[in-house]
Amino acid sequence: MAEGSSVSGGTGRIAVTASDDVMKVDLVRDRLARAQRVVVLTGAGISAESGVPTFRGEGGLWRQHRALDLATPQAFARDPRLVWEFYNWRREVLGPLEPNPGHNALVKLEQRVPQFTLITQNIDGLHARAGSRNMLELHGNIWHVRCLGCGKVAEDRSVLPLMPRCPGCGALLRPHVVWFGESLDPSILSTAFEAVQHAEIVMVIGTSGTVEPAASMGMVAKRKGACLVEINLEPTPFTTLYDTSILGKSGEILPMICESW
Ligand code: BV8
Ligand code: ZN
Repeated sequence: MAEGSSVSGGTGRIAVTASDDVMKVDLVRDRLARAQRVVVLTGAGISAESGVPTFRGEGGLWRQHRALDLATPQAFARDPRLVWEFYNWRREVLGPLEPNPGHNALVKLEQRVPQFTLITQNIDGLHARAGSRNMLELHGNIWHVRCLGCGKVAEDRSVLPLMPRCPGCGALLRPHVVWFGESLDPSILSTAFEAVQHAEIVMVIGTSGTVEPAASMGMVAKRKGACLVEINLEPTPFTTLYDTSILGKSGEILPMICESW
């Protein structure tokens, strides 16, 4: 967070911040305390402090491949072995990682707000590990696999064999995630848009706002009169459109907003 006066992060840690950021944190906390319907949309940035490489940060590369180029049905059709190596590498990286104070603060927020919906673009499963309940995983979950033969979906947290096969029908399994160019689950998508259209406050946290249809959700809410709050390490194309934008680490800012109620 920007230099300036310092405030306790609510957990004894000192987060140094500019006075206007402190005012923004107080403002957001007060708004949340009075809100009935809150939606939070998260992206890869909320997991960064858990050690998860973001998509567009320097960690977004694997063996010089861009994640964007491997997370497609075309890449899987062309070279399923390479794509499984990529996902197994990510599973091995993710396996030991824990939710961070940002994930945990959202669990507390969910316990306090009458109608709370968490919408995440992330597939790392860390929100669920932290204890979030009313959650929509727009892009699926890296710990789930789907059979290309019988369509069966299963959770599998083991380190998968390079080309895992369905125990039921023997067909090849794929990660049960939404690749670029694939449609999102219609029921998950409609539930997400329903939530944002009825929210009083929408908080958009740790996302560059480049992936559709998630990127449009904030503006859909704004058109319906919601108060929009952004928490991000750096400005995004939507920053000027938010009612409040707090620059900094979500793992520091969210506890300041959510834990001192
Ligand atoms: C769809 C699962 C209808 C896989 C993901 C051409 C052809 C086909 C489609 C398109 C096309 N052109 C556009 C599209 C639409 C496409 C799209 O949006 N493309 C983009 C790249 C332009 N979307 C789709 O294809 C979607 N489907 O539209 O269906 C359709 C169907 C056919 C044809 C047309 C339309 C499906 C999108 C889902 C893709 N799958 N994940 C996997 O992960 O392996 S999305 C993937 O990207 C991740 O889930 C991740 O969430 C997301 C990346 O976005 P961010 O989360 O924002 O991450 P990023 O790194 O970018 O930013 C992190 C931010 O955090 C940064 O701003 C950083 O500053 C900040 N940060 C860092 N640290 C911190 C922090 N903030 C706070 N605290 C910190 N500590
Ligand atoms: Zn099968």
